Amino acid sequence: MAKLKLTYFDFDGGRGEPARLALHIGKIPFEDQRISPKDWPQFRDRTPFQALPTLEVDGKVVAQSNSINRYVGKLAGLYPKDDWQALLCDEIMDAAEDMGTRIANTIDLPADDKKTAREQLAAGGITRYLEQLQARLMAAGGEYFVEQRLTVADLKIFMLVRWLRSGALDHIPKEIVERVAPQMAKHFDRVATHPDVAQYYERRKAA
Ligand SMILES: N[C@@H](CCC(=O)N[C@@H](CS)C(=O)NCC(=O)O)C(=O)O
Repeated sequence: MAKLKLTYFDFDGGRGEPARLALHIGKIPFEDQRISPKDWPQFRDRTPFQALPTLEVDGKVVAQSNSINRYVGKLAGLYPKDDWQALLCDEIMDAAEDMGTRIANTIDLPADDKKTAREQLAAGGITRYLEQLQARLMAAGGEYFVEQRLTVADLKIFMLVRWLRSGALDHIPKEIVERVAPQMAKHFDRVATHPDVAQYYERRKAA
């Protein structure tokens, strides 16, 4: 088994968290390197694209969250072997990435611009993505996004929906998921109470 080190910021969320969860669920040993915001400026240039997450595999460092999710998903048995199901899994992860990036791009805007941009996003892009994601979920049987079982697609969506529901995003109503895509809210609860996911956060709380 390759020696793995996953590096991401020191909080339980964001682009690095699906891979942490997948490695935990698959009981794959890895070093969980967590970077504090104060250390980031010195660390940035040690990453390939000046961003996190990165995954070190036997000393070689790679970046890009969804590439990492696919790789660890395969190791953990949380990624489809079937090519068509893999494509569906990738589509969900990339849609989540698009949506998360559009929200993240508003974080550093001046207050008025942020309000306008986020209200437009809530009414437009976020609504559209949630509706389409919900349609994908229902087409797959309503419980999980692919193969009627937990995969890295569910973990990626789980983090995105948690962010939307957290109340941390001013001008994006935290009830937007329940209102626009209630089945996505149920999916969130399903993943949150999945025994392996629940156990991971129990352990994190206790740590
Ligand atoms: N496309 C990249 C984006 C990576 C990215 O923007 N990461 C953010 C954290 S979620 C980051 O490192 N931000 C710090 C910075 O840009 O200085 C991926 O999916 O991994």
